[in-house]
Amino acid sequence: MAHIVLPPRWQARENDVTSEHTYRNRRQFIEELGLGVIGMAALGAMGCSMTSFGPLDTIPDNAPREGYPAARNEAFSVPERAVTGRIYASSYNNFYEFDGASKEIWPLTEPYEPFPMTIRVRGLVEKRRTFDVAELIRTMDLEERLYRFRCVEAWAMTVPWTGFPLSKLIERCKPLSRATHVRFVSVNRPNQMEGIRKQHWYPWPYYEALRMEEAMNELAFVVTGMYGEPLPKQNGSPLRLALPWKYGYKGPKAIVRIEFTDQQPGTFWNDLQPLEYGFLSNVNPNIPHPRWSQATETLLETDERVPTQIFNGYDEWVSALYPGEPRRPGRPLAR
Ligand SMILES: Nc1nc2c(c(=O)[nH]1)N[C@H]1C(S)=C(S)[C@@H](COP(=O)(O)O)O[C@H]1N2
Ligand SMILES: [Mo]
Repeated sequence: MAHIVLPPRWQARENDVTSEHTYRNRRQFIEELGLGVIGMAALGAMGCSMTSFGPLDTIPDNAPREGYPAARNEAFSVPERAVTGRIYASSYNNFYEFDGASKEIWPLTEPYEPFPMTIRVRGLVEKRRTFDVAELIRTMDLEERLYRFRCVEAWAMTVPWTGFPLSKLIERCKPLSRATHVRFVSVNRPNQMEGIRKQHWYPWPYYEALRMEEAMNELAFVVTGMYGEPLPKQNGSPLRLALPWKYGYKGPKAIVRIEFTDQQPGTFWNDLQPLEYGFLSNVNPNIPHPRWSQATETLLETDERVPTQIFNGYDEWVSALYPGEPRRPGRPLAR
């Protein structure tokens, strides 16, 4: 399932403009494929130009670049796994606004323009406010964190994300003390996102939510970049969440609205299929998905099958939040 066929369609676009930036990414792309200088010469001979388009060329030109690459926060390391190659983390994606069937999302993101973007803060707050995302990114202290990432579909990767703690953003939002939950809504641009146009049966826009104490946990991270550069569009530009102890779908991409509530909000996948996708959705090998086991996962790039860890290996950060989390093999979610 996680197997990726590389290289992707380099010659897909003809009217691409060569810039220093795309040239650099192109070289890196080829180097990461292990073709080296000889490979580049061979591609040239085959008629592949340096202006072809690939998964690392989808970083928006107008994304803020100050603060990249950010210093690594060494409190977050993944000793038992190698860092996933950048090209893999940006070639195999879930982003239903573009397509729900294929994982090859990046070629579909061409019409999408993540900047400028604003985030509206609503609900139980002292005062409604609106953040300009580029300005928000520029005014936050960026750091890099190496996190495990686990999709509910049993593939996993290890990614150096750039961003800032979600708690810092929530402080700026000034929620009222009676807020118990925070809700996030993703961007809804059918004219730029063909998955929204084609999959009319989904309740767009994508929405997710956390309990306040989950959102304030040290691990909860607002992601603005990866691998030392701003986020590629397919990875959730301009800004998304990384919640490494939860399944990937709990981390919405391209957030445009944050709402504080005093009741548990609905979430996209839980509302659609409550017996398959819970509200909490903590990574847990003991709770099988009704259609597959969660005991192991496949690493992107190597296709190695490895055991799934409770809370994805983040037990010491989050176990106190979930006294009821099953610790022995059990059954799928029940009504
Ligand atoms: N708005 C939005 N956010 C989303 C999704 C989506 O379809 N739409 N997919 C989720 C799922 S299922 C996963 S596994 C991760 C994938 O992140 P990645 O593409 O950076 O690996 O994004 C999550 N966030
Ligand atoms: Mo996922």
